[in-house]
Amino acid sequence: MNAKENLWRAFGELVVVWVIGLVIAEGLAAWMVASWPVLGSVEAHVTGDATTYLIWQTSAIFALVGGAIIYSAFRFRAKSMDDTAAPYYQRRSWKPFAITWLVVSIAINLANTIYPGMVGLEDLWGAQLQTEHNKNALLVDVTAQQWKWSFSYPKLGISDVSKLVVPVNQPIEFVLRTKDVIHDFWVPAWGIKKDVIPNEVRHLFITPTVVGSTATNPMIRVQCTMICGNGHPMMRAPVKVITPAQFKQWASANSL
Ligand SMILES: [Cu+2]
Repeated sequence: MNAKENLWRAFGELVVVWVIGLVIAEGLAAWMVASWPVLGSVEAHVTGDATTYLIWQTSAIFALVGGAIIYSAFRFRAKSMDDTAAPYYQRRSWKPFAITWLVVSIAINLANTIYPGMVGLEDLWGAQLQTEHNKNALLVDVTAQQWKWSFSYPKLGISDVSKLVVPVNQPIEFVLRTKDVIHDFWVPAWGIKKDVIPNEVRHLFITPTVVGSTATNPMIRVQCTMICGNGHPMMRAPVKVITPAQFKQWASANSL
């Protein structure tokens, strides 16, 4: 067998290693995606889908690169310390490979910029615009301070409650303010989050789609995600997503 044949044989073997790695990596990815924490809002489905797609893709690339490293380590290992001759046909560069690698990686990056990048952003912004222009959107004022959250519902006459209670499938406009430093409003189950900045009024639009509460699912909680001092990790607030009928009851019991 000449050197060039050896190279093609090694290439063929690498493909086999990749396919085996692909089955393992995508199997693990499927298991991970199946045990995803709850996707509890319209917006969380957009970010969740994007993450899922990128995990499928990077698992395949990881299997290829990782497979090539492991394969090379075994296949081209020197038998002894005296074995210094190159066993295979070696070159500094192999143009077809270099060009293919470059073109494929540029294509993957461009494709990712379009999907899930731009398509996902369009989905998110579309959902936000819809809520922004929805006259029935629920308005919730959120005030952050070291180290607690408080919530007010200006249209419902509810002010300064420490628990965030919202109806399911209701578009909500959160109006974010801080009394001191920068904080960040995040409910893990709802996917997206936003910084709360001193002297700014910021808006976050979310439509929760899953009924639940912090008591039964810790992913449904408000968590500050901007390091804001000693109490930062404990800067949480309980959340309750309930049915519209339950919410009506809660609102009338809590309004002033
Ligand atoms: Cu904070």
